[in-house]
Amino acid sequence: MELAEIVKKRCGKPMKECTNEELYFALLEMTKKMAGERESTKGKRKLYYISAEFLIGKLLSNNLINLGIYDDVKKLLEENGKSLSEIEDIEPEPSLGNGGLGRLAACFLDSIATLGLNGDGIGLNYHYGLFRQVFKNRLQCETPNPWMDKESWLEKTDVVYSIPFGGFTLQSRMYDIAVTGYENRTTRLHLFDVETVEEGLVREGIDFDKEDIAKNLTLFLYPDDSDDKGRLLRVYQQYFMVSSGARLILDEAAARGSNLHDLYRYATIQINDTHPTMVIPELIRLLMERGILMEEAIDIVSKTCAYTNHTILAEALEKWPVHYLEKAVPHLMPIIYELNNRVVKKYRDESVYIIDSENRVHMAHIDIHYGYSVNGVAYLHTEILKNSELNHFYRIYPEKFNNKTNGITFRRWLLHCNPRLSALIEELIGPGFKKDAAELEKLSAYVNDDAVLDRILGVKEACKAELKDYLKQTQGIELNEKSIFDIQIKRLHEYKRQQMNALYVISKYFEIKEGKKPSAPITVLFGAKAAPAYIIAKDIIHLILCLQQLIENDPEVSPYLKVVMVENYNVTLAEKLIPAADIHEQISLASKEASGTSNMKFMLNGAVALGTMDGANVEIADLVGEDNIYIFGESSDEVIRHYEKADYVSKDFYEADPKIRRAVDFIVSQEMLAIGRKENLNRLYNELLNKDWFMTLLDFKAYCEEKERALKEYGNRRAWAKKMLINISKAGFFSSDRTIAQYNAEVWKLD
Ligand code: 26V
Repeated sequence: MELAEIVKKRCGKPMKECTNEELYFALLEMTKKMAGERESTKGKRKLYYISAEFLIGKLLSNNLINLGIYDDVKKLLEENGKSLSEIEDIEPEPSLGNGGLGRLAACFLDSIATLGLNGDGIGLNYHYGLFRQVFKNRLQCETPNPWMDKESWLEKTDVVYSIPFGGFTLQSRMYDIAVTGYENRTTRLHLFDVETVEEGLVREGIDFDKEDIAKNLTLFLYPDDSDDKGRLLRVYQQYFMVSSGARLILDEAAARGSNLHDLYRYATIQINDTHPTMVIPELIRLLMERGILMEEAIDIVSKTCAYTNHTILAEALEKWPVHYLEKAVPHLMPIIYELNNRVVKKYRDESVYIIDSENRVHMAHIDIHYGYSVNGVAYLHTEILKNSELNHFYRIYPEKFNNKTNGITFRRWLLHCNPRLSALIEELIGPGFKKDAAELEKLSAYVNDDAVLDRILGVKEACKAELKDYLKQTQGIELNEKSIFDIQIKRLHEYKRQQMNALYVISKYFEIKEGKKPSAPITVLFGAKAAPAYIIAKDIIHLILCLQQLIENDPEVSPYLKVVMVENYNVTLAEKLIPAADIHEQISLASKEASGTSNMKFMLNGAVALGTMDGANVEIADLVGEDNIYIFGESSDEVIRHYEKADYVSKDFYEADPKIRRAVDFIVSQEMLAIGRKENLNRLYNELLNKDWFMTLLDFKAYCEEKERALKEYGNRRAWAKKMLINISKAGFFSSDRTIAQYNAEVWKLD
């Protein structure tokens, strides 16, 4: 084992005498070296997955698993009186993403490497990841979240480019992170950075000077874009990323033998949401600089780029004012105008123009007109894109549209985060599921085997106990491991309806107060960060934290009901929470959640979903059958109709249903105002009553009924264990290996 040698060289003492920190850096060095020695796949055609976010999470354990040395390292450390899990705690989490979109990109890199495909990731090297969330007076505060220690996973390369902006030029340098595949190849995540960044620029919280681009370009992931300066900085970030990436792609293609006229035979670019869209005009520009005429350049790039859409929410679809682009990247505007002119000439329908009548550039429209593939991320989502949101484009280009239902890597979301369950599965069906997730189906042979069902319950109990210890140690939170763990973890957004879950808690609180005790105690756990400028989302966090305190301090209620909002929800916490869940909440307003990926992680870990027919829940329901999932609420068609007719009035629901009225009124009750801030609670109350854009009250009754059914059925332990087992056995479809294999077969066609 090389570790001993590295330790000796680095620390000059035996492993036994090293601190956890010293061992962490020794393991980092060893892992990086081993990953670097693994071969990368070579081939003519190469995939570039460009994304503004790669939420990779901690990498040490994952890499040890993928390199096939996890057990040996763990044993060696134990022999020296050390614990791998304590060493893991030292690793800072690279939180280089906001949520599902960034985590998806990270899972995809794992699968690309595991399947041995010729593909790399391209992104930005943010010095601070997504802000660290701190609760003060039951309000979210944001603080910087550094992750680059003196040594980190990053490797400095000598690839350097000059990136031109309006009025100045910046040097970009490429840093690499090796991405290990499971017992296979290594691919690379290329993160571009500007060397003039000044971390000292940060003022109060995460506030900083947004105008000094040379000093702040890669300082933060998604700086607060609630003002013009923040939005403009985002444009600078995006262009820096795609211009660096485009140059790399052209250089690599040329080195592999492309004459650039045939670029599309050497490269394919997957554009992850619209953040990297400027790669299209930039590549056209760079090809023209290298002597190719515009007509041909457009044709080449159109055969090279493919686009993935991740949301139908209009407010999340990027539209940059022309004057932003004129200021930041004036040299790109002639190309964008030309791309628009061609569309305007050909189609009379304004809804498909790139530049609208208000002089805004619709980034997705560039992708759709000038890319060769457009995909949604779950069956329902793609259908909605085709039939409503992007219907005008679908009519023009039906052949471009396709679905790729999201997936997750089972290495991180089962092998790493739930070794007990993984070992039990291996004992029952052998190790084949680790490489071929479809083999999980073999578990269905055990659905009536009481001994196996009891062992599955045993694993869940152990995971719950572990979560209890972890939260006690890290956040001082006390959990009752005998209670039902009902978990909702995801970004805080009104469409995801954490507020509906909170209203349920209020109703339950009343019931208990009135003497109706639940048959088993319930713990409702939340984990969520709200965008710094998203006022109502922050009010919802405040509501939940107030409820947490109210119930905690009420001895009549607290033995039966507990609410916990974990602080600073991130990938590391998700890895502890997901294995411990009994019920998981997937309660978005139907049609609004493109896919969801935590739903897949929970399912794989034997939790049962309570959700609407939205995103990938639809496919989960289809696979597990109605006895093994709790579905409620109006369908996406019905919801879309409400929006079309504008006929949803939340006050009508409030007035018609005393239970709703009581729960909503409680938000601004004396009890709550004694704990929380009037301004926040009042605002949220008014929002629910007068706006409620995401129709919380519409589904509230159905939600409560279905949740009660789930809680009741939880009592029949063997029947519940059967639901758990069926969920696990059907999870194979949601392996990102399957998703990536489909992208390759139907879109990328790598050789
Ligand atoms: C972004 C924003 C930013 C401005 C405020 C409103 C808003 C609403 C939604 C979004 C989401 C942007 C794209 C995104 O993260 N989509 C997520 O992608 C996941 C991976 O495909 C998918 O599982 C989630 O359902 C989808 O929300």
